Amino acid sequence: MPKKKKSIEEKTLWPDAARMLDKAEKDGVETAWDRLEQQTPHCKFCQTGLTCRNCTMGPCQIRKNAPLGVCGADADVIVARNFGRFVAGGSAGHSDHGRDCIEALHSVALGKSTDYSIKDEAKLLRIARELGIAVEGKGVSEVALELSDLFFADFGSRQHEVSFLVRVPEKRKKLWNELGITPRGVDREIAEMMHRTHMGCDNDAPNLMLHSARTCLADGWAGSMIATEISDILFGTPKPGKSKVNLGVIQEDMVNILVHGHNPIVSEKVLEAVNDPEMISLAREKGAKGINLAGLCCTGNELMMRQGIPLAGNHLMTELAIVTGAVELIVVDYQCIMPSLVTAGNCYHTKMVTTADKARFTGAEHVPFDMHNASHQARKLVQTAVEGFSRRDSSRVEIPQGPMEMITGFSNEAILEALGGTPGPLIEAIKAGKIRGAAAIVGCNNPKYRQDYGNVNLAKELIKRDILVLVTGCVTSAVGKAGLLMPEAADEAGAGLHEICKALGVPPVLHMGSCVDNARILQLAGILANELGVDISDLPLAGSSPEWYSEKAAAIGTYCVASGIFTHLGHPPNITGSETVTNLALSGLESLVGASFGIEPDPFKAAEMIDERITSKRKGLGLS
Ligand code: CUV
Ligand code: SF4
Repeated sequence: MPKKKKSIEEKTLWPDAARMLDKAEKDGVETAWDRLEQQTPHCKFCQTGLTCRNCTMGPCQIRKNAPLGVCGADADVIVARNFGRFVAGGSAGHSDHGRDCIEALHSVALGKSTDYSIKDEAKLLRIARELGIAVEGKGVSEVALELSDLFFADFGSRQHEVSFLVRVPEKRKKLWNELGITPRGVDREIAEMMHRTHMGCDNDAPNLMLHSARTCLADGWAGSMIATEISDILFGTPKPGKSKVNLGVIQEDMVNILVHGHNPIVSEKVLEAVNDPEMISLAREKGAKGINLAGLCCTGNELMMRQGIPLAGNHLMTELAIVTGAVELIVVDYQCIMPSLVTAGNCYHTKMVTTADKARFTGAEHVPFDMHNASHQARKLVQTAVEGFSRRDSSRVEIPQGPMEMITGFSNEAILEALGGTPGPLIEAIKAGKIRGAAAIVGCNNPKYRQDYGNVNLAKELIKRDILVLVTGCVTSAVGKAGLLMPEAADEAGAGLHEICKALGVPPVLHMGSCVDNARILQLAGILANELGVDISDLPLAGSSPEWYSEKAAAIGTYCVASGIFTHLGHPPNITGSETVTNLALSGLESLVGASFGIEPDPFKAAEMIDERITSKRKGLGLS
């Protein structure tokens, strides 16, 4: 079949992206869309999960005339092993980020780092108490030390369970215990997954899938949750506030710095340096009006939630942001950073700087950040950016105008405060059917889809049906650009949700943060279930990732399902080569954990699917 070239219109929903795709073509910058075309068609065996490379008797591919690998592993085993390693990768990503947060808290507690401090002492004490640490008569540092030690232990060879399972309803914990999937230690579950998938180990697909669930639960209820809670302790718990989104946040007359990656440990320091008066006057000397910081992807979400820093865009906007020709510096930490950014940057004057030893990019400058040099390194970077301003070629600058306004900052603390301190009013609204349920739309962009078409349309369809939408990660930029993160968007919601939003002055779509902040949604689900005395799987909730691409997104989907929340995906992971595994994902999990996955590329049909689920859960609770 001859390859059909996609038009710009088919590639993205957005005018800002379309303009930059056009400019990229003129400027000779290759993008993910171009490379996808080169990579299409993809290998069928890999796409269906039927390739195994776990030993050198292979690699093996399962075909009709070769139904078993050299060792005798069949399609089910190979697919389940591949999926297990896939989600172990994702869980490792979120969780290793969480570990970096613990190290930061630990070094602050020991007084070894003056670059970081505890911004939210009340939250530190609250979390410590919640996890059974006696705080009376102890100083902040002492509590922080005990808490970081407890979290370090959550990563190790725990024999029973990770600490934050105190947030899980009893019924759910009992179920996990019976299935043998209670997450013990984060590293333990991930390492055990690698062990089980070694040749000659776990050769039973359903058993492997259970351990996938366990590994992902360790991510959601420990690795990610720890990342979120420590970030709040160190940088402040988010409160609702205004911000802006789309490429129009890049400013022509300013030095522009973009932060990309995930961990606020780096981006918060860059923000501080950008606000340094000395740096600002340096920028003025170079002829700029000042220094402008904007975020990309999840670290952008982190800075936006806590500091209101504008978001330039999501995953597929990262290359296009450079194409504006107005970006002096892009500072990255880790995850979801396309190596192509170095090349794209080289087409302009844009410098890419890496900061983490575990995420270096050939061709980028490396300025390693640690607990003891972060402020110094950040200033150095900002200075580099300022100096880069004079190398900007103004004839090649083109910035789409008109960023969209949005409201950010809906931590659970902020949501509860808006409700008057208890989840009661939310539960009343759900009981009365004004809010029929809630759906979390999360995750990425993927050039296989028209960018953000699924993300935006699913959100719009759900709010019409009085389903409150919660967003994190790259969906934030999508719904933000569509205007759905403004209180006025309540006019697009059904009558019930409209009424609640108007009364509270909130948008019908709430921005809850980055990918690790999906842990906030888990916590909220736990709070609601406990308040009603039911299991999470009894609640009218759903998850969705319409345009996902990453191992991390698959891990999120899996912990969501294992926590009892039905989860929609735009396309399946690479598992369709096994009927056993596919059936388990789509229905079999239902009888085990009370939830399963649903696959549907069309956002309108997906809304229907989610709506049906929420309706049936309402019925189960005796609600109309
Ligand atoms: Ni962690 S995982 S593309 S940045 S949401 Fe964005 Fe979010 Fe997917 Fe990555
Ligand atoms: Fe082939 Fe088995 Fe080795 Fe996998 S583990 S590559 S199926 S022989």
